[in-house]
Amino acid sequence: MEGLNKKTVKVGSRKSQLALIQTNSVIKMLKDIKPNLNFEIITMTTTGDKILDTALSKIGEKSLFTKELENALLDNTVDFVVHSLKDLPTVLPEGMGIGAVCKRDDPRDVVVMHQKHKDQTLKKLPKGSVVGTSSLRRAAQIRRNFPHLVIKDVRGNLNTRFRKLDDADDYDCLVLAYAGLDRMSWQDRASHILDPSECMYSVSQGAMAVECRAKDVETLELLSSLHHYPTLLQIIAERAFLRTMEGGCHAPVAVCTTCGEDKLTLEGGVFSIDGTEAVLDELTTELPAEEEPSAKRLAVGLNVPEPSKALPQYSCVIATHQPQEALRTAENLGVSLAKKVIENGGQRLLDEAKKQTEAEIRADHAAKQAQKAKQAVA
Ligand code: DPM
Repeated sequence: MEGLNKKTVKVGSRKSQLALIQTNSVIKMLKDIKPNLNFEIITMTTTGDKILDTALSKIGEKSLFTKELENALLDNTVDFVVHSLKDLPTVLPEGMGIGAVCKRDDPRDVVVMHQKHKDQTLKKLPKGSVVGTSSLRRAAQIRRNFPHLVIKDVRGNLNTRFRKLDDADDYDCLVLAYAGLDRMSWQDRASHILDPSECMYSVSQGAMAVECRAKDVETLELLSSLHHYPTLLQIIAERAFLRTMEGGCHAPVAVCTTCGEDKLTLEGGVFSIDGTEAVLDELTTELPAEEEPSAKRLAVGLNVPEPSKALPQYSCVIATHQPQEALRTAENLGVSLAKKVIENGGQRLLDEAKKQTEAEIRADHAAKQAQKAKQAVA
């Protein structure tokens, strides 16, 4: 009978294996804290899951993997959604917030070789070898640092990509996020991890986050115990950087962040699509000493059933139990670095990347139309 009084929290998820693994791992952490809660997973297919023939960077829409799930949040079909934080746009729809940022896994990229190159590295691969990636960021840095290699688009979820690598002769290797491989328990397929000096990672790579309604204090309170403070500082800075750069999936923007006891360092920049140019910079900020505890934090906080004022957000993250001054400092660091990069020539690279991507979208579109016309005639 006990089950009857148990509250059920509804959790939205994409259907991919990785999405479900991430969703289940967050649910497990919450169950450890609140054994009395029940969780029900409601799966959905998103636009990003349906479009498999086009590189992400060539699809105009920003919230490809998140929109359908956000609609489910808005109409109360679900209470929260677990995401790879790097797939969440830097600006969320009205009424949404990030209620938890979990401890970051390894944020770096990894090379997965075709069996025939088992013990190779990117550097040692023969000239003209084909690297599968649809990430502009990875492509630009590989072109820059390994100019003997050729880049080829690859889409689909991780399972699909591995199949494309293993079952055909189209690719010599893939470059992927190590965190995704790790969560799928495919570590043994990792050939070698790329150091940020060879390939800086994407904003928020390796961090899982939970999105919910920005005014749903009950869910926010539940989720707040998952926040990992050093990760919060890193990703607030990185998201502020990307937001100010207006990069999204459409420009080769990359970062590398280190968080010490009282210091936060953000390295980041933008590459030209062909990798020949880069504007990179780095900034460090002192983190303010711990504020006076609870009184101040709870004043903005979650002890009221429905906040009359919107809760403060830093790069869309709501973390009322964490030191607010430090979160603000992290956000400012990201904005300052972006301004520096933009002023030092980054704006031109961003504009050119955008122009090139738009031209490719038009060309793709025209090619598809021509194909259709041909089929109609035949
Ligand atoms: C975003 C990018 C990619 C994903 C662009 C980038 C990779 C696309 C590709 C924003 N989202 O990284 O420059 O390789 O063609 C994605 C992955 C993960 C989350 C897979 C991956 C892994 C888990 C994580 C797709 N989103 O990057 O290999 O990083 O937490």
